[in-house]
Amino acid sequence: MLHKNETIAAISTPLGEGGIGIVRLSGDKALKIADKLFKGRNGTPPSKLSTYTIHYGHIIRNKEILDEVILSIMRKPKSYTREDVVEINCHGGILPLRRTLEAVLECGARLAEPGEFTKRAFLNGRLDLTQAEAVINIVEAKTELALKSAMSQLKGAFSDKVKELKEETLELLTLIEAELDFPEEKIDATKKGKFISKIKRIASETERLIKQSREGEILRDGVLVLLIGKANVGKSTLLNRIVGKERAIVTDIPGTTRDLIEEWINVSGIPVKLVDTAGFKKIENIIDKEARKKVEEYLADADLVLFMVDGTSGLTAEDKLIADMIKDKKTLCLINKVDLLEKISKNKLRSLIGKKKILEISALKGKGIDAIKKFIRDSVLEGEVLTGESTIMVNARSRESLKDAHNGLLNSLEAVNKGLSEEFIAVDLKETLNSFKKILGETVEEDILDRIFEKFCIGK
Ligand SMILES: Nc1nc2c(ncn2[C@@H]2O[C@H](COP(=O)(O)OP(=O)(O)OP(=O)(O)O)[C@@H](O)[C@H]2O)c(=O)[nH]1
Ligand SMILES: [Mg+2]
Repeated sequence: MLHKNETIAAISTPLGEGGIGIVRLSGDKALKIADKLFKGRNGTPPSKLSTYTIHYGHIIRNKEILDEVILSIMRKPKSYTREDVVEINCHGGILPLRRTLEAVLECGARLAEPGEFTKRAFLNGRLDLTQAEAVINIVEAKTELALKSAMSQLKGAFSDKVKELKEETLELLTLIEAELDFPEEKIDATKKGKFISKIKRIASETERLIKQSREGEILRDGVLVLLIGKANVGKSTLLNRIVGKERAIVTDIPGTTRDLIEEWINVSGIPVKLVDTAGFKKIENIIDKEARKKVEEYLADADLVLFMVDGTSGLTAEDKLIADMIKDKKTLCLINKVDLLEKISKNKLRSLIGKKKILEISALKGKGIDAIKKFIRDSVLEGEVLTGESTIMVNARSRESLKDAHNGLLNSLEAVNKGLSEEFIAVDLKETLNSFKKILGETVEEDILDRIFEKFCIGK
């Protein structure tokens, strides 16, 4: 629960050694607290200084100088939280930051909860909920494209659209409710046509948002691509090739990789988590067994599988086992080591993997790498182009609400078509209206808010 009159404080920069670190305060007492601790060069207390100014000085507590600092003052309402905000730029070590924070807390601030600064920005009306969530997406963005999309969400691209749809739904609802005042009248054909075309328009816009949010999810969370195959086929060699460094140990001994090795790569702006796995071989001990279990776990979550076979030998029971396991997965089959003499039977491979696409590569020589990336890109986007601007990054919460809104529209359309009375149409449209409101955070329960802001780091 938020106590509006409390002043909160936290270290807003990552812990560790750095050039500078920032202790941030927000709330009614921020300036008064700064007065107690900050001694500037000309002695003016922070509460007498004007907004958007910075000042050199020292943090002094019980006559001891804790740090040499730069103080920034941002008075309400023109600050991140719309409250009085003071930022103390300390030297970036854990100790000066911690001591300054402790002094601030001793002088009357409370330690901020994760995301509480942003939560205040939301509660004070500076950001709506989708914009507040964009802040997390910006912090966590893994590629430039993801960042671009999150920035456009922060600027309000998504919420503007939702607001527009909300207004249109409201207008329609008002129109229908006006009709409700005259229950004896049946809806005439022209009115019916008008309702239908309006509902259809809102529905198709909503559908477009749902689609864009699916792309946003890809940009935000990335995709999991699992590299799988029997031992010694060259999986780790391929991982190293793609990430461009010796990330995994490569030897000619089967069973070199035991643990899963994960690396983020950027494929045309799509964040891809590429995971190298322990090669399948006869299970001989507990390590083999555990390794196999892990691969199976990851397989369940994988968006895409790269199934590698060795082009220089025949297919084995392990290949067959893997082929069975990945039957239902989106897969690219890689015949590796094509720089050597080919011994694999492609017919047998085809009968093992059915219609899945096959690509001949040499991980060692770097042949086929671009084609692998292209496959990843194409299968993730399914023909769509990601621009970052038109994709929207919403969380599961908003996407569910978008779907609810869409369902409400479809149901109301059905009601109109069936010639049901206005009341029925209105009920469904109210569902839609509420769903739009939920997305914007206009009707949102405290526990949902808490869950959203919990995901932030402290100090954000
Ligand atoms: N000629 C040739 N050799 C390769 C190629 N790719 C991998 N190798 C060799 O195959 C051997 C096994 O490579 P790894 O990358 O360790 O194979 P792996 O699939 O990760 O093996 P495990 O970790 O045991 O499952 C090494 O000696 C590599 O140099 C290739 O494209 N051509
Ligand atoms: Mg390996």
